[in-house]
Amino acid sequence: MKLLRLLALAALLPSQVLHATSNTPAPPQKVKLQLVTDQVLSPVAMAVPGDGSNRQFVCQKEGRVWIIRNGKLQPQPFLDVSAEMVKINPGYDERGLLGIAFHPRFKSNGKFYLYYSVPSSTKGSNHKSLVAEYKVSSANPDLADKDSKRTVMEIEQPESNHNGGDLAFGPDNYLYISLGDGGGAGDRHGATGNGQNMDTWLGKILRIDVNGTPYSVPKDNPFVNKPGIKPEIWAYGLRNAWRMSFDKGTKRLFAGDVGQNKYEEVDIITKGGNYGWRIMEGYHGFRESEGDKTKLIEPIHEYDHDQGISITGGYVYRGNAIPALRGQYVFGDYNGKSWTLVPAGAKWTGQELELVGKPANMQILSWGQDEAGELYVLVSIPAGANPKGAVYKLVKA
Ligand SMILES: [Ca+2]
Repeated sequence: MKLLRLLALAALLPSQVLHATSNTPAPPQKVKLQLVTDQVLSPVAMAVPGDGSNRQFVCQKEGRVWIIRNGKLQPQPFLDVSAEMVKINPGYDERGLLGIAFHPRFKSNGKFYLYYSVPSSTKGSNHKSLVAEYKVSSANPDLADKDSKRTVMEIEQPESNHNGGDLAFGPDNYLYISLGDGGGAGDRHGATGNGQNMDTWLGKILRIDVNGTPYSVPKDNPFVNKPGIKPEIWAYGLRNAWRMSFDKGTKRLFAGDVGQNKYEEVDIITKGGNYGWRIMEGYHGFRESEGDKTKLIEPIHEYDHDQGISITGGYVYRGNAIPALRGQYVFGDYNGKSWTLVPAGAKWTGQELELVGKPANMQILSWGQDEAGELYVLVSIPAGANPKGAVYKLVKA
């Protein structure tokens, strides 16, 4: 056997040998996790106000916004919207307070935006996704003014799952909103599913101007004045872009789109782009006969369910603490694994990222970035009836 294998190796052309060598996975990069707090249950989103206050605002899925100031969790929540929300199941629930973003002029106007799940009385709806504007209290910068609430958008949700829920202001000062396909499985709502149905906000990334009443549609959105198409749509064919972020360097929008049963993917979101769902799942056909594959934008990366179960999109690292990580897209999976991507043509190259000091069984819910560009990972640590949530800062190993 040994001899046969040697002979087989000898028969390989030098180029094939080289190819085999370059396919050998690189050893994982390492970063260390530095605990910031383990007192926020289900931390699913983090945002910074851009006012130089060195504060990070963390959404607890159950309905509270918490402040981390100079690395310390503040004892009082910034805002509590739990009383307005649907009742969140203590076990698994994809509904809740899922997103936060600060107005680009927050420092002068005090406005910020939340995405959360509220009850709906509409027939066929499980709940509504609400995008609401609030203002900070004029008396206390660490408190929101609850009475300042203004409804920006309401989106009916046919099922409890696949709600997207991330909010981010782009370099153009418009608000981007990620919305899942409406849930269930296989994008089962309507004749073509929601991802490819342009008459619904579901399965999309939207782009709106929050300075309208209640908002306005930017004139350069890709589908403005197209009959039967919702003009708020920026990109479509997404199954559940749970977390997305703008790269502080290139200004590109990255999204982690959660897959069905086989493939998780990372997309760079461009104006008017069709990201394939439910025609494709990652690079693979799902209902391939339903569309023209050549018109779809492929992910820059996918991994299968041997590696993970549900992607948690992250950030391109633009900080200073970990020089080796600069320019790499850092992301993870609900199963606790994490990776980075570096540009390599249409398909980026993935490498495992080892999080030194991570608790066993940790689930990666989200990632965060502070004003200096340093990264955080937001996790849940299951422990029977007493699960914990934690926020860790990524530091040099
Ligand atoms: Ca896709």
